[in-house]
Amino acid sequence: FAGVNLLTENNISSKTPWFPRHASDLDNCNHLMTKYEPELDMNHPGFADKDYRERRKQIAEIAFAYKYGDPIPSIAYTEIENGTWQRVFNTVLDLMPKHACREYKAAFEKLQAADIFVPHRIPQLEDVSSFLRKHTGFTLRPAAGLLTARDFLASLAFRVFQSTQYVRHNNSPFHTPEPDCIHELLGHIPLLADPSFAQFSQEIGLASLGASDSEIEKLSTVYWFTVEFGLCKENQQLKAYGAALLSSIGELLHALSDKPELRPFEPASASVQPYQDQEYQPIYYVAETFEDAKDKFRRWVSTMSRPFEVRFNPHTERVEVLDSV
Ligand code: TIH
Ligand code: FE2
Repeated sequence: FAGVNLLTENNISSKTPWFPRHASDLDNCNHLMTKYEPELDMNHPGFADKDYRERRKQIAEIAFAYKYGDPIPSIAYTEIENGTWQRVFNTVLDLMPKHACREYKAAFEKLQAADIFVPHRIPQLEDVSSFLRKHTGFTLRPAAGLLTARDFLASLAFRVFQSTQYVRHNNSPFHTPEPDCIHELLGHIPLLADPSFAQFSQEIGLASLGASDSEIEKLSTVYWFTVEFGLCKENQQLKAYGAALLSSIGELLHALSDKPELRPFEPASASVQPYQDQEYQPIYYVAETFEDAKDKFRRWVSTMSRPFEVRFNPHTERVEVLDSV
């Protein structure tokens, strides 16, 4: 490893944006985007429901108080909340065999076998976090809502997934404009339990550390069109691997209908494609295979310029910064 020097804090250019160096620094990576708060958005399904907004606040308090190393407090979900989960869960069970990619289905079965995915109750984040830790080393942190892309991506570098804990409004079980725990659980968790996908997710996170605003924007746009809304082929058939498709039956069926435009997945063009974040997507990107999506994304990420390299030390949970010249 000749020619590679460990840089101290001060050797990084002052232009480099701050980034977390240790998993505990994620206590500072909880900045929220406020655009879909039920309080502020008249179109939000919870806008007119005072009790719903109160409940959201209560659950958000847990995330604001959370510190690195704490167990994630459990939530006594109400009958209505468990009922919403049950409706979505059963529909996913119905549609998954035909429409979800292989890796998703395999991990889903493990979550069922571990008694974490059951129809009648919402899984607790702490139980899901221990499950993930055993399979891929990923863990969860509670998040109060939609985070800034920079904070969200940074946590992935530490194999930490920031997860919301509140439940979508019971009036709109099959699609919501913002993440909620049903989306995190049914959309993201299965693939985070897949070793190859977990590795890939961490690489995206590492690429985001200290990146410029415009690079963060591109990374999060590719993330949007793959991890959230990605389609792939499996034996010539169209399958979903994107979390926001697998947690939203409404959008899954839309994506597989003849309404949207389907394009072959190409990170360079997907990274600058404006996207829709209120309604169903008008455009989806289709990868040749799930593996191909990860490969292409990876290769594109490695073309991003940054004057230093980073590597994660799992023993210390620390990101080490390396001079790359
Ligand atoms: N639309 C998703 C759902 O209904 O499950 C939630 C979202 C994920 C990402 C953006 S919106
Ligand atoms: Fe998501």
